[in-house]
Parts: sequence; C-alpha cells; structure tokens
Amino acid sequence: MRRHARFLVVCALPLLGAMQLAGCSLASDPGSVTRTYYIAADDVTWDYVPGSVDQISGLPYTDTAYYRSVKPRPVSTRYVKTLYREYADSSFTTLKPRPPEWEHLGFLGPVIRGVVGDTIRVVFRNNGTHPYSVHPHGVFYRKDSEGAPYVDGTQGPDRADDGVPPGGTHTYTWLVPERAGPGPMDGSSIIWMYHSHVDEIRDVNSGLLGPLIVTARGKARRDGSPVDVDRELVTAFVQVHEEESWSAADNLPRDAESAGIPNPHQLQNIYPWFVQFSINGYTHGALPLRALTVRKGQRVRWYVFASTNDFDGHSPHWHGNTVLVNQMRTDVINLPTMGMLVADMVPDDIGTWLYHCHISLHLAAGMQARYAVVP
Ligand SMILES: [Cu+2]
Repeated sequence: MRRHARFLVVCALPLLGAMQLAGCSLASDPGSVTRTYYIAADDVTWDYVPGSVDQISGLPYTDTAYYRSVKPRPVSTRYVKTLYREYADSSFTTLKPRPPEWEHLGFLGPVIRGVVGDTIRVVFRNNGTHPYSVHPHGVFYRKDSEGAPYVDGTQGPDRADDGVPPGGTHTYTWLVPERAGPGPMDGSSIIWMYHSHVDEIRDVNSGLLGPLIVTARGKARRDGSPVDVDRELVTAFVQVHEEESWSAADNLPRDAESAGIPNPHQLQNIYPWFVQFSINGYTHGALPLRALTVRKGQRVRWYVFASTNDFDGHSPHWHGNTVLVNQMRTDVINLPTMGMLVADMVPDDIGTWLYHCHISLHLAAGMQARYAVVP
C-alpha cells in the first residue's frame, strides 16, 4: 500500500500499470521515450588475456605475481563467467552485435541508456544455472523492479524481480526522473551501474555487471547520447575474485595440491592466485588498443566505475593527457568500491598511453590498459 501512495505522489493519478505510470509521471515531457533492452545472463568462457601476450611488456604472458615473492601462478586466464548479453528481441535467439565503439566494454553488460523523462524496460532472461537479477543504481524503481531479495514487507508479484530462476524471464521497469540525471556539478550525462543482486558477491564475481548512462533532458541526441560529447568510453576497474564466482568449482583447479597450487579456500592463498585485477575483464594490457583509440581534440567522456569486493577501490591514472572531474583538473581519480565517476578529456597529446590503476599491487597484478590518441 505504501508503494501505491508513493506513486500517487509522483503521478497524482491512479496506479494503472507500469507503462501508464511512466506515461503519467512524464506527461509534461513530449520528447520522452521508453527504451527497451533484451538482456540475458549467459554462461560463457572468458579470457582475461586473449592471445597470451602481455601487451604492456610485449612479452609472452606468464602472469605477474601479486607479490614479488610469489612465483608466477600456473593457472589459466580462461574462466567460465556469467555475463549480461544483449539480444535483438524477446525471443532471445539472436545476440545483438556490439558496435565497434563499444568493443572496449569487454565482459561488461551492454550500455543501458536513459534521458531524464524516459522509461527504461529491461526484459531479462536468465540462461544461467542460479537465480539472477538486474539491480540498477540511481533510477526510480518500484518493488517489482529492484532486483534484490530481502525482508521488505513485499509479496507476490513484487518479489518476482528478487531472483529470476534459471530459464525464467522478468521485465524490469525503471523511471528516469530528474534525480536520476546529472546534478548541479555534473556535465550533460552521468554513469550508474546495474548488477545482479541475488547473491550480490557471487553474482558480481561471476561477471554480472554493466553500465547505465543517464543524459540530461534537452542535452541528448536521439539515441540518448550527450550532444556535447564526441566519444564515450566506459571502463570498470573490476577486481574479480574467481574463488567467489558461481563457477569457481569448475574454474579453479580441482586438485590444487597436486598441481602445486595452494588451497583456494584458505584466505591467505586467494589473492596471489585467484584474483584477476582487470579493466572490463582484461588484464595486462589485453584490452584492445583499437577499442580505446580517440582523436586529438575530440570531446571524450570517460565513465569509470569499480566493483564490489573488499579493497575494490582503485586509482585510475591516465598517462599523456589530463581530465576534468567536477570541473577540477587531474590525471588520477579516486574510485571507491562500487564508485562511479565521469572524467572529461580533450586529448592534445598524440601517442599510445598507459591507463592503469595506481595502487601498486593492482598495477603489478595487471590492472593496466593502453589508450591511443591519433591525429
Ligand atoms: Cu586498483
């Protein structure tokens, strides 16, 4: 009942269903649209270092010890992950091709967009083997579209979003009111994220997270991108704990001791062996350089976020060029666990440049990429 009262305040109209709700709360904005995404959770094999070449050193990949005292670990860079993937329609038979400008997203889910005033619909199919959800940050959701199970006094349809069972489908409906868009200190667009939140730690370490970009009303192109930005890039500094993944039993060595690998279930053994310090699921420079190539003088907007684990706070650093964050100039930003930031760059320095986490242990463990500025 409280839910209804809340919406009456928003809409001053009776509750008539999600679409009508969106319509009534946005009736004053004739330009607003409903953006629908078909997203599945799929089990796929992911390689943190495709090609087995360390692109930072230029040498064959042998892994970098997390601590210098630890020997290179004889474990694979290939893991079964559960990832959000975008499909063409509700049949979930055809993957929607990822355009070249978003190749750099790596293992992240697709970009979900909204402009202030819009409604976002995510038709979610769970092709995995555990219950999963889509929990968004920032946007306005009712209890049937939050994607997190906990004791909140709800029941029936309001719990269908909590955890979509394997083989199940649920439609999440999110509104994009003013408070989901850029604030007074923000530019024309901001970054939120979405992730599965049934077993938050295991779901996210399995790979279920992605970006959600909201653009201010009146500052968006038809596709929702900000009019004053030439190139958008999303980079997530994700410290993946493979021992916390739902696929850990398949991914990690079954007979660790005989393989000379410490027991992955003992805490002191986890860091040097089973944590992947990635940017969008790539380590040791494996994020394709072509995918992070921008032009001199372009207005480049970097959306940056971090993941969920202990000490999953990072210090992204750009070599070669500087950025503006909340109108302040820097080249290192402070990203807390699950933090989200926007950094605007107008590159003036042509070349291939390092882009890495400046926390020394993360840097040593491969949380590095390169970006290029071309004429
Ligand atoms: Cu870091």
